[in-house]
Amino acid sequence: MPTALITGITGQDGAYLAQLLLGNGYRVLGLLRRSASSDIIGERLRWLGILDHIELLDGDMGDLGSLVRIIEKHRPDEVYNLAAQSFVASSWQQPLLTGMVTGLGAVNVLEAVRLAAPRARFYQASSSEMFGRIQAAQQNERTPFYPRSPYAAAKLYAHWMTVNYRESFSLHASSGILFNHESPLRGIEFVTRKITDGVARIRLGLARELCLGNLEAKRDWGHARDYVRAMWLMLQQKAPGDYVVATGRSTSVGEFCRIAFAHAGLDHREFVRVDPALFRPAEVDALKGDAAKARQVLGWAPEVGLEALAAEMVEADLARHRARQKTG
Ligand code: NDP
Ligand code: GDR
Repeated sequence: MPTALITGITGQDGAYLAQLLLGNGYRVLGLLRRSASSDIIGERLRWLGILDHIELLDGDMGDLGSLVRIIEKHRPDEVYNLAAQSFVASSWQQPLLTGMVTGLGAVNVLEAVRLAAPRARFYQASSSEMFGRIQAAQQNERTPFYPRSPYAAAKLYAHWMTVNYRESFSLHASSGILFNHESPLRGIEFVTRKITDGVARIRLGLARELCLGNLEAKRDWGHARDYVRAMWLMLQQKAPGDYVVATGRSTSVGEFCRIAFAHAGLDHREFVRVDPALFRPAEVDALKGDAAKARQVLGWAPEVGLEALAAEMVEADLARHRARQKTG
């Protein structure tokens, strides 16, 4: 039975990846940072019904010793580094923490792998945010990077360190440059989930409006369940590499609002208010990925389209709020 270690297992992608790996017959270990709210921290894993099938291990991205001890003891075959301070907007408020967790934290994991399990296969969660002020209309593995936030700069450092460890120490280290991917398990601060939660509240009479920032920004949105499959496929390849994972369709925040509100029979123009305070100091205006390499080499293709994704998210948020209303 192969063993996988996931950092960031309590996040959106960690939960779906754990589910996929369990289904593929893996023993799944997850890094869990100590929290006073540990009772709610496994919420996504509980939602998927897999919390009891995972071994959670005490450690932190900033604590190299904890990472080395875990990897030395359990000798995982695959290590997925998903942990990060992943909210772009917060990265201007906490640039140093973002650099330490999202940037240096990845190097801590690389070092731990190099020291304790150099034959393990390593995955780094890189991001389309690294393209930032885009240098090509559609971005692929050869498009130059131009990070526009402390988060993106930290991810770029981690990305190049992954390439560097691959070239310097022959680690089987791959980097997935993933475009935005969403689901009912998306954190509520991210725009798609904020919108679908807002739709549900308005639909159920719990709110009257939804305040958003830049409605013109465009993103290439896919479903997280499709994207974690690409992560796993990367580590099944003989040779490590870098892959863009995207749908190739770019949609504005305003258009996502239209789709999500329409699913609940509402007209978004009646409810969405723009709050300039929610604009970012520097924006990534538009992203659109070219996943031809992932398609050709990994045989990967997304299965869920944007309308189905928005519908699934709205339905999940309606169900959540209805359940809360029932329990009082
Ligand atoms: P989430 O924000 O949902 O999850 C982040 C995870 O990192 C959580 O499990 C969190 O733990 C953990 N974490 C944060 N800080 C630490 C720390 N100091 N020590 C240990 N664990 C820590 O992110 P997603 O699941 O959406 O994304 C997964 C990865 O992919 C991230 O690296 C993200 O930057 C990257 N990415 C995401 C994309 C997307 O569209 N979702 C696109 C491209 C890249 P806790 O629960 O305790 O907070
Ligand atoms: P992003 O995702 O920054 O692309 O990073 P987010 O959903 O936060 O923003 C997408 C776009 O929507 C605009 N926007 C708003 N965003 C938020 N959060 N809240 C609002 O009210 C709002 N109004 C408009 C933003 O300005 C932006 O243009 C995500 C994260 O998962 C990263 O970790 C990951 O690396 C990238 O996707 C790829």
